[in-house]
Amino acid sequence: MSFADFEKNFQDKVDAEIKIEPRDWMPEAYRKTLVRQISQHAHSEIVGMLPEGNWITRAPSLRRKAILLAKVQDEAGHGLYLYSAAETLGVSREQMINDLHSGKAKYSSIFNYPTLTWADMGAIGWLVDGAAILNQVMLCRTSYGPYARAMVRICKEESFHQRQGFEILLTLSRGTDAQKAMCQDAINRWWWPSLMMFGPRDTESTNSDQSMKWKIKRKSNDELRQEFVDMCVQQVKVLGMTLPDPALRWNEARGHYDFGEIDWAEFWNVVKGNGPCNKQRLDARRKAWEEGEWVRKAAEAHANKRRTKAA
Ligand code: BYC
Repeated sequence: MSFADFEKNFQDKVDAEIKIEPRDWMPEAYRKTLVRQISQHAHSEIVGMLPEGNWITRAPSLRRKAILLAKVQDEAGHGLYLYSAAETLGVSREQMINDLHSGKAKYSSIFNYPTLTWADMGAIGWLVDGAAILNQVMLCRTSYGPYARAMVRICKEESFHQRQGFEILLTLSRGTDAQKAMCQDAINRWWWPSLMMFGPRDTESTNSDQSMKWKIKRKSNDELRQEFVDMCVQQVKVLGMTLPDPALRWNEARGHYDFGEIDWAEFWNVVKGNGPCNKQRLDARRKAWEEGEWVRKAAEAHANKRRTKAA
């Protein structure tokens, strides 16, 4: 078979909704884009533990602490499934981690913002996990088998995360004036960064066209962002709060809400490493990696010992 035949077979399989598996032939560019996206996704889960981990000891009750702890542990698990999915494409975990620590690999812009109050735990759950779910439900149908399967479990857990966030905000929204103000302030600060999670506008999205052809992505950045806005406009009414966008209004002709312009200069600034917490997040990850070296070594020694005994 010629190279063109292999390519055609591959695309036919994708078009017929047959999952691509690790041992199947795939174009090198498909493999590369998956490694890029899955490893960025894994890094986002791991870096995403930091802003919330910061609040575990400060959560207002034992029940809230236990729930937040479970959520952050889920995120560690998501990171691990995703690193494993990326490893099936021939990249090592060490390489991926090195790329994160050197600043070569990206992770979601959203985790470079600070968590200032308890209400931020609610806003992250409602908005950040809410945005993540929309994106990830689509990824359950992505063309690469190991990625799609990892997403099924992740989505189930994310929907618990989203509800716990909404419930925190609902409680605050029914509380004292100070609690209501804290709730509104968190929504105001997290709204725009959450919209940025979906990535640049379709016209600026360099990877979208090819990723849609390969069915890695099933919906475009703008489509998902619009779904998110339409959903949140309804949900914020239940909280009795507002979204910080004076341009938000129903557009009868489009059947969607219009919304204001995202600050794209801010988005790119954060993506390029200059957001409010980029340095702090990467420093924390590098420190955790260095301090965990003895654990990795001990686990490896233990595994080797067991292997020798079994042989
Ligand atoms: N932040 O061509 P585009 C979570 C980059 S964590 C940073 O549209 P693509 C959670 C993009 O990488 C959930 N960078 O890209 C955890 C590309 O640069 P490169 C995280 C961004 O890949 C803890 C360039 O901009 N979810 O749920 O087609 C607590 C051009 O963009 C961002 C995922 O990772 C951004 N926001 O589409 C709570 C989902 N946006 O790589 C919650 C998986 C874009 O060419 N990823 N860039 O150098 C995806 O679905 C896609 O990668 C994206 C971007 C939609 C994010």
